[in-house]
Amino acid sequence: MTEQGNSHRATMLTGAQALIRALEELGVDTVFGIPGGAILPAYDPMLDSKKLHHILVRHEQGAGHAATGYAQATGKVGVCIATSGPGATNLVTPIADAYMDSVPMVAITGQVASAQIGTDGFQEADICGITMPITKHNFLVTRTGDIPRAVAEAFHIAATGRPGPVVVDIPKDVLQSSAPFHWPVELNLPGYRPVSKPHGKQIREAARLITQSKRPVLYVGGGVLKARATEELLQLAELTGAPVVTTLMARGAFPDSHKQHLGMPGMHGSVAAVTALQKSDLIVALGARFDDRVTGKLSSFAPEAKVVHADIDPAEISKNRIADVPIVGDCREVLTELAAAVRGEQAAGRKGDYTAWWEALDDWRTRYPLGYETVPGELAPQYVIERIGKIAGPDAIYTTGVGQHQMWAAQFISYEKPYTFLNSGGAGTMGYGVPAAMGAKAGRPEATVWCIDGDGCFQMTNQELATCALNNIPIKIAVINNGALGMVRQWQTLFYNQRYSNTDLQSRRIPDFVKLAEAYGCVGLRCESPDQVDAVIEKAMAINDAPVVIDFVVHEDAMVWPMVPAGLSNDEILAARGQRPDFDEEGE
Ligand SMILES: Cc1ncc(C[n+]2csc(CCOP(=O)(O)OP(=O)(O)O)c2C)c(N)n1
Repeated sequence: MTEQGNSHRATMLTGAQALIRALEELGVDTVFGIPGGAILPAYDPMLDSKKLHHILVRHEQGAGHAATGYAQATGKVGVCIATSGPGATNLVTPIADAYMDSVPMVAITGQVASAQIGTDGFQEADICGITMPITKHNFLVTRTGDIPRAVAEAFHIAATGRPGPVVVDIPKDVLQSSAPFHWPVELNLPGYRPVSKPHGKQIREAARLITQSKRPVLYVGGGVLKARATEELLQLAELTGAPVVTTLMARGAFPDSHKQHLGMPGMHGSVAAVTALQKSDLIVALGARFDDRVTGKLSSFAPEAKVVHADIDPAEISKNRIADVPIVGDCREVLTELAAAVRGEQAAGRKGDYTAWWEALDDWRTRYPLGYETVPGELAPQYVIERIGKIAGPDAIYTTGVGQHQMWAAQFISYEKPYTFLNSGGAGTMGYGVPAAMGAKAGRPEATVWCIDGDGCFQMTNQELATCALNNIPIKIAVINNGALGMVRQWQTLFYNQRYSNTDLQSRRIPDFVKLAEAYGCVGLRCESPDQVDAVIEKAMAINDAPVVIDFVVHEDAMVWPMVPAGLSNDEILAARGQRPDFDEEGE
């Protein structure tokens, strides 16, 4: 980008006007936020903007997760805005969340006036200091004339390379003073040059290993979605015939219905996916980070596997598991070049033979399919979630909170398309679901957006129902009401001798979710038995002029299976309670 005009001819704008203009120039259409003293100057020109639509949330955490949901659903940078001090610190959780899940987000915060910085001024918080370890980058803008460049750089950093959150903190006086406005701006980011093109030698080596291996697995992480590389993934998978597993952050990156898909790996992954990784001789990790929830006890993870690890972030490679073939690059370019190299190997007569591997994989998936128990007359939470997935279908977008319902939504909804499953994977942030659904719906108004939430999570951020009702954001929320902090209770059942310390929410009616929904201007529905499930979901599907909340009163003892207990080897996977898969039987 080059600088145009000069300071004599450039328009003089206040910092606040420059901020709004810069956001407009960057194509931002939606921002989520709450005003306050320090950011107030920016809210004034916002009123005149024809391009920016500001959605007034009820809590800054809602603004942050909404920006994340918007970004994950649209692929664009999500934007949230808050005032100094508590406004900014309320954004800390969503910033940490976006950092862990590599979501492109720009958080704009007002700061106390320059002269007050460091004096413990009213509503002062050092948000740059606080967010240093949870942002990709952050700026304290000290000169009005720097605002356009800082904003442009923030967007560039957030969206390129490994995406992530960037904070732009602007003192009140910097927003109020005037300076010439130049656009476009020249980015000044020495040292920031994300490598996107993979090294040819590594690609060839990876292709050679793929064709030589007998038990390969394509281990697909969220990076494939971030790189918008799902088409390329499909091509490589079909070209090689290798099995695919998709992590919690990559659900939807490869169609669940595809015969090469083994499902989700990890703590609550399918037996076939977990065991495939565990017994493989080659793991091709694509935009994945060998998270502890996937590897289980790291020292015993996939002991016989060589590892090809492709990631845009060099810091990820060999962080947890040593890579035999490290590939730094954008997953889309990696997958394209890898497919070309595999084609070359195949043309030279070298083709992997995975017949015996597929026999074992098919055996595991036939013997240990995902399933759940039902108690006569009681509503199984898995059934509710499964039916929502079936009725709303693969074009809907699903968000979740964190807990059992999140895992069931990952397991029992069939994801066929990318960007349809949004959740808080890395941070595991309760309260993510409702505001993320709001952001997703604001970004993709034509899509049906369901939030599958827990009754615990829902009580953390449901104030955004007001925002949704007032801003015509008709999301649908299924509260999986088991009267407990279910996932924690599950651990107490299994590992703390059924001593339920502080996980009982004590009432399924306080609050009454139907009345709560109505109080917020939404439609409230309740469902307590299996035979009402389809009708109530269909009723919710037919309502498009208001948000809908369904209180699904479900069985409290349902548990998430399979499970690899924390800290144990993936070899210790339990298909169901007390049920260790018997791998010795294979082939019999
Ligand atoms: C902000 C936050 N606090 C605490 C936790 C720990 N935690 C993980 S799951 C969970 C229970 C969630 O309960 P609920 O929303 O009812 O979902 P369920 O597991 O019952 O489906 C808790 C407390 C967390 N992940 N995030």
